[in-house]
This record gives sequence, C-alpha cells and structure tokens, in this order.
Amino acid sequence: MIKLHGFPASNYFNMVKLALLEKGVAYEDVRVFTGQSEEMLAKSPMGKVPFLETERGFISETAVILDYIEDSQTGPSFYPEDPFDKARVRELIKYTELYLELAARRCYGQAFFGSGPTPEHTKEEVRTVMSRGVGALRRHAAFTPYLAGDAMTYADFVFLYTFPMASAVARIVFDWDLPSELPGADALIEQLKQRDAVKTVDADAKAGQQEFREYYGMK
Ligand SMILES: N[C@@H](CCC(=O)N[C@@H](CS)C(=O)NCC(=O)O)C(=O)O
Repeated sequence: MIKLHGFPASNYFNMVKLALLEKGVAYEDVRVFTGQSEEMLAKSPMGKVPFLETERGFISETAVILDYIEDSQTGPSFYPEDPFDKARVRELIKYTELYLELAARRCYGQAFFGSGPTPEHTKEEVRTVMSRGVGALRRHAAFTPYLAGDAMTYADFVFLYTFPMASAVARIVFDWDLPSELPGADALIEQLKQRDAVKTVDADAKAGQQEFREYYGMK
C-alpha cells in the first residue's frame, strides 16, 4: 500500500492527501517532519515533505507526486484527457506553486510564525513575483467554477492549499487585498471546502497544529 509521509499542518502534504482521498486510494499516513538527517535525505533528498513511499521507492515533489498518483492509481481522473488541456492544468499548477506559494512562503515567518518583519528587499521581490503570479492566474484561470473550467482538477487542490495562505501573507505583510485581484477565487475556495474530503483534510490540519508547533519549538 502507498504510504504518504509528512504532517497534516503542511499545505503541500494536504494537496497530496486530498488527491488520494478524492481518488479513493487506500494509503497509509506516516508522520514525518522535515529535516536534513541522512535517514531523511535518503527518502526525500531535499529533506522536505510530503513524499510518497511506493513498492519501488520514494517519490518527492508535490506536483510530481500528483502526476504519479494520477498515472498509477484507479479512481476518478483529475486531469483532462486532451494533451493541450492537460498542459493548461499543469500551467495553472506551476503558476500557483512557483509564483504564489513559493514567493509568499518567504514571508511565512512574519505572517504565521511570529518572526520579525520581512526585510524590505525580500518584500519587494515577493510582491513583484506574487503580482505577476496573480496576473497569470487572472489571465489563464477560468473559475467556472473550477480553476480550469467546469471539471475539478489537480490545479484546484494546489490552489486550495496555496491561495488562502498567499492571501494572508498579502494582507499581513503588504496590507494588500489579493482576493480582490482574482475574482472567483474566494467562491471557489468556499465551494471546495464543502467537499467531504476537504473537510477531512482541514479537520486533520487543525488537529495537527499543536504537534507541528511543538515539534518546531513554536508557541
Ligand atoms: N517543492 C516541494 C515543497 C514542499 C515543502 O516546502 N514542504 C515544506 C513543508 S509544508 C517543507 O518540507 N519545508 C522544509 C524545508 O523547506 O526544508 C514540493 O512541491 O513538495
């Protein structure tokens, strides 16, 4: 049986967990935190979570894991069959991951973990990248109601566990109303939150906050 390693306070972990639940894949949840030990790096060479354990070895990087799940597991598909349409979904995933999640993450310390203010030069870089990222989504995402159109795709799973955090960073660090620049985003998130699988993931994420904070020595 596939094993999903990571912890439920991780937004990336939750993208993969949601895919497994929505597809109806039986899997085992293995609690692992991030780290740079040899043991960890042998499984996840960047020391990050999530990573998947399969009969043939370990796979890391969320977008790659999502593709592997799609290609190797039964259950509903969350990619269009048509190669062009599929590439467009992957584009949406990349815009969200590279230009919202990764940029906003540089300010997570200030926004979520009580560290001091983000250095001005970092803020400038983050704001520029996030502005362009949100612009890319405004141009390419459909929100009818899903990111790629009328069918739910992996892009929605990535968006669901990115946009609220990016919006919080925008609000806290930049006093910037990110959702107002992406009409349809909040409605999509509210719609996704009604799904049983999302409710499960979110309840586990909430329950896992304390363990996460204790592990990383936060209050
Ligand atoms: N590019 C990775 C990012 C995953 C990631 O950053 N996970 C966080 C936890 S939410 C982590 O492992 N952080 C530890 C680190 O960056 O060293 C992916 O797509 O899976």
